[in-house]
Amino acid sequence: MSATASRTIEHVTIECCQGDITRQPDMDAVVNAANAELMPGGGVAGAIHRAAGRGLAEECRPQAPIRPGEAVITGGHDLPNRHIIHCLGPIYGVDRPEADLLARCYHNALSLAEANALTRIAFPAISAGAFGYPLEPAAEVALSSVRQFGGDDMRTFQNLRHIRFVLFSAADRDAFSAALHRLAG
Ligand code: AR6
Repeated sequence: MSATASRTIEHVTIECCQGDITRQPDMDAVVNAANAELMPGGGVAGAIHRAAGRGLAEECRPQAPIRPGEAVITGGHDLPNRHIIHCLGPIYGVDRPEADLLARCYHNALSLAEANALTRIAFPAISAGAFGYPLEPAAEVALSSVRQFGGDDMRTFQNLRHIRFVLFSAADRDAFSAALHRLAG
């Protein structure tokens, strides 16, 4: 079992671990790396819809389509989490400026979590699979977006206390951990 990296900045713990986003029972919400139609697909979206059951697609349908950078929230259905937050990341090299659009995904997901008084949220590496975003810059954007959202003393985090990045491979986990260490020292 590989190591999990964890840092606490003020009152917020940020963690990078290897695992499956559909198996995070201690989180209030998990984030879906969605498609614009909010329908099942490959990767994270496929795994989340499979685990959540058909009720998820029913709840998603009226909220679609969404645009790159946007996020919407639904119930967790058959997942062990109360909520799923669906983000549409940028397709690398197509949706520009990609770093801004990716940062907006994280910002909008965190805003929705705060608005719903969630304390624990888990993210996958949005855009880093089928959408082709290179992993290291994707990790940099992900971690710096969390830090920027927090602002001075992380005071924007009124409810969230635990933010977990769940990476599929050990190599991806290590890239996110390195970005976390650069951010938090
Ligand atoms: N748990 C954690 N991480 C995962 C899992 C999982 N179960 N499955 C894949 N990953 P992707 P995107 C990793 O392609 O790039 C879909 O088909 C994966 O290794 O899921 O935003 C949708 O329908 C990669 O590092 O999301 C969209 O059309 C990361 O999660 C499109 O792909 C994201 O990979 C979205 O593409």
